[in-house]
Amino acid sequence: MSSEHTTERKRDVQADESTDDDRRRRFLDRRRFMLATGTAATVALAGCAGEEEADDDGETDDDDDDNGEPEPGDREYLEEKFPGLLVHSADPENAEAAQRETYTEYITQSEEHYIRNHYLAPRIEEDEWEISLGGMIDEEADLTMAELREEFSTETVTHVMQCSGNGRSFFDPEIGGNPWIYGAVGNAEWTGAPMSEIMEEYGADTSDGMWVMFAGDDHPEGEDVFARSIPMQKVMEDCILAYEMNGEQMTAEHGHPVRVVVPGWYGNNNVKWVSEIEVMERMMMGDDEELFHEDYETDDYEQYLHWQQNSYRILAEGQESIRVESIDEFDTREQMDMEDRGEMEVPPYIYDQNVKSLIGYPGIDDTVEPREEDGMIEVIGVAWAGDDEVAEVEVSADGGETWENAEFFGEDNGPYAWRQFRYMWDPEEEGEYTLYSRATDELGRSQPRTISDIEDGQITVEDDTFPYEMGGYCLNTYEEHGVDVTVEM
Ligand SMILES: Nc1nc2c(c(=O)[nH]1)N[C@H]1C(S)=C(S)[C@@H](COP(=O)(O)O)O[C@H]1N2
Ligand SMILES: [Mo]
Repeated sequence: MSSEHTTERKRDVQADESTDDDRRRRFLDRRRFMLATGTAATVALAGCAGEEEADDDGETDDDDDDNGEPEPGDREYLEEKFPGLLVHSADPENAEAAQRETYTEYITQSEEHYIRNHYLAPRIEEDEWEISLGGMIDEEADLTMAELREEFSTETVTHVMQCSGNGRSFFDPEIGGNPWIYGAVGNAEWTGAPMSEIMEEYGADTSDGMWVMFAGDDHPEGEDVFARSIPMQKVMEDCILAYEMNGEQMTAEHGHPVRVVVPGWYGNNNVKWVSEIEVMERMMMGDDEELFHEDYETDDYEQYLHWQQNSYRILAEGQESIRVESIDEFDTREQMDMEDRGEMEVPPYIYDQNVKSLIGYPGIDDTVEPREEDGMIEVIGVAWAGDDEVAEVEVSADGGETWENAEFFGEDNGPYAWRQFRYMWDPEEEGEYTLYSRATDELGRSQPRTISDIEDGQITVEDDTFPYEMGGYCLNTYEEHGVDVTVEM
């Protein structure tokens, strides 16, 4: 199935005259250039290694081990394994798509799919892996990978994974954390066992209003456990425990041997290296002793809460996270609107994704020539809206003064996957242009123009601006994501 898709995708992309070989060569050239500058930076660092923090064994992060082979945690290891990524840090692994070209294609290959880890990815033997299932179910269980693969059906979902911090580098004043530009997003096929079958098999209480906690196994001693509470409605509707990405075994970096995929929702919900699943009657709050397995000490609860209750909330300046037991609206933008209207007392939780689009071709600062036959330039990109449909995409070539509709092409696998769009652009003269794309979701919500001032204390989208969000989360403006191009005739 996916090789058929590949051929179709290539044919579509080729329509702009250049051959696949040309495109590939340009990609590699730019990649080599980046690697070269990356290497230069590493050399410069090594030159003043005394200023860098050394590990226990006296090695810096980017050093190779004794026999000179790059290993996990080294920049070289990550760059070799994922040649389409721009690495922000190698330990833990944080890297985003390096080229706009990633956003011309339907499926994002594993080598170009961003990685976001809070701790170095654990290396796990599938044979030894068990997921403990507990909480409000008839039968507690330890689920092996063999059981997961053999005793439940196999489902594949194409899902736009996007880090909620994607675009953070555009906020001014600057926000700490990974300085994601545009590339912390990818559209991959994830295959695994449906959570609904697992919940039914073990007799979980699956009524609406229940919650399921997923915890990952990557935390070093004493660090917060990466855990998320996902509403039961969503778990029963479409979540899977995935063990394959794009038809292959998942890499360690993307969650091998198993992660939960929460279709259409921001990346932070898609817990990797899942080791515990707990059915609960509310979100993790801090006093849930009876819901956890007996080997959790009370002191450890704090460690499970951080990423659910303290972090991954939408906050205006001066606001703080306030914990609640439950909410019943999971669309992130709708929660923002509700808070603004006074219908929600606490800052929003980051779940379903906001509508967004990216132009993949032409790329940033490209010089392009119109086609000989008709003087057109084919603008190609992708658009998505979480678990809602994308209704339309418009393109502007004059800095947002006028807009024209783009057309969708390629596969349509429902809202969780992105749609490719194409706009035939007729630049009348040579010169420099800025191209914007603006998507609108099925509820009529469009990408806003730019980011509001921090002092505005804005809570939701207003006057065509996205609030200055204190963590740099959920940005979906079009101005910051435009591309400057030069047209030569
Ligand atoms: N256990 C665990 N799961 C995790 C994370 C993590 O650090 N630990 N990072 C999350 C975040 S913030 C994102 S954006 C996605 C990234 O998934 P990817 O690296 O496969 O793109 O994984 C999520 N799942
Ligand atoms: Mo993320």
